Amino acid sequence: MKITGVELRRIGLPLVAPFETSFGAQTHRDILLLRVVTADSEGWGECVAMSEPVYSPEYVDGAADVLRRFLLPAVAAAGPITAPLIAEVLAPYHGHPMAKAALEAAVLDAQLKAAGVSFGDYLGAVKPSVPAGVSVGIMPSVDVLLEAVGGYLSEGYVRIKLKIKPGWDLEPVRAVRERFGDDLILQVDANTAYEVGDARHLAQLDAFNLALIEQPLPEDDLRGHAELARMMSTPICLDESITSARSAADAIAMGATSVVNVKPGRVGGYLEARRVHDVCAANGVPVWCGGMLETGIGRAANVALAALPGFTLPGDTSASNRYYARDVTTPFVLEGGHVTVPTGPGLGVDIDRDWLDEITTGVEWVAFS
Ligand code: OSB
Ligand code: MG
Repeated sequence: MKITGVELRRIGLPLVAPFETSFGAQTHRDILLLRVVTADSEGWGECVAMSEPVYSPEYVDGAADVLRRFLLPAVAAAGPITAPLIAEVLAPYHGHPMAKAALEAAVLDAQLKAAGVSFGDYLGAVKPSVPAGVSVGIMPSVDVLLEAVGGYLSEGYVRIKLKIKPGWDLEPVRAVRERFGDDLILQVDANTAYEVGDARHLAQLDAFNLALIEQPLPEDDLRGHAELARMMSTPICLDESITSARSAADAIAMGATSVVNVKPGRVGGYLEARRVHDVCAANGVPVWCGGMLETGIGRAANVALAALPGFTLPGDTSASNRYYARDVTTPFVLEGGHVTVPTGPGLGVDIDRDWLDEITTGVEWVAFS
């Protein structure tokens, strides 16, 4: 496939409500989209880097910079190309998995649209829809949290994930468990906010029958997670620590994780994400699809990935209106607690070009050849 050029488009979108995690609160998103153009097709990719490097080292201005300075020139120099070769061409440049993932996704979308194949069929999806969980931020009070969780449950979400941090952990978890009962699938995500010395405190979460605790300790503390796993009965699920299929294999071998959150942006693309899935499946480790507050562009690809056979737990694959009043694609909606896997060519969603233009804050065109 010969690429004519790539558009870097920045959009700004307000969130329907502030979203607070252990690393800070967000009220608005500044998102980088890529549009890969060929003679007979175009493809879209969403970069999940946030405005600031507070989840991982990447941030949206840095992603745009590394793309225009190194990644796009490397792909341009490679000549005609298809998605499976993108990671290899970009490998000399260390890091920047979110920038790389966005580029690979856009190339894949263009390629699949030209071939008339959906993301789901290409990746190996085995179901028409996927169960949807929702990630619930840190709230100003337990009462406000109970109200929010109640709202999501009445919408049909099948699993609740509570963001926790020191000072906001046992009390909100106990309150949600007591209010909504033992049948609720409940899990927590600390985004690295604890130390292994907090093990005895964290073990008190065992009383609440959680499906898992996500990334309690720092990203590079695999040994600490293995130690923590021996000190609490709640399964440990790594997010930030899993940066490749190899690191997933290592974490599993060390006993640092017994469930894995798969995020394509964090591992450098949907093809590596599928390899993480494969490694986990080979080890009998269940996986679920994480999220990064994606618009419909990234969400479409995530939902396709989440339909692979090893994704046996509900993911952070919520409906568009969880974050955005108006999405940039046909919105994903919740039907019986599930979202539908698109079946059209490529991502299989229509882009709302008028809305996209309205919320665009900048466009750059990088011509190839
Ligand atoms: O840790 O899973 C996370 C959002 C931004 C950065 C990190 C995380 C999250 C979420 C929300 O938990 C997932 C989503 O609903 O998209
Ligand atoms: Mg997480």
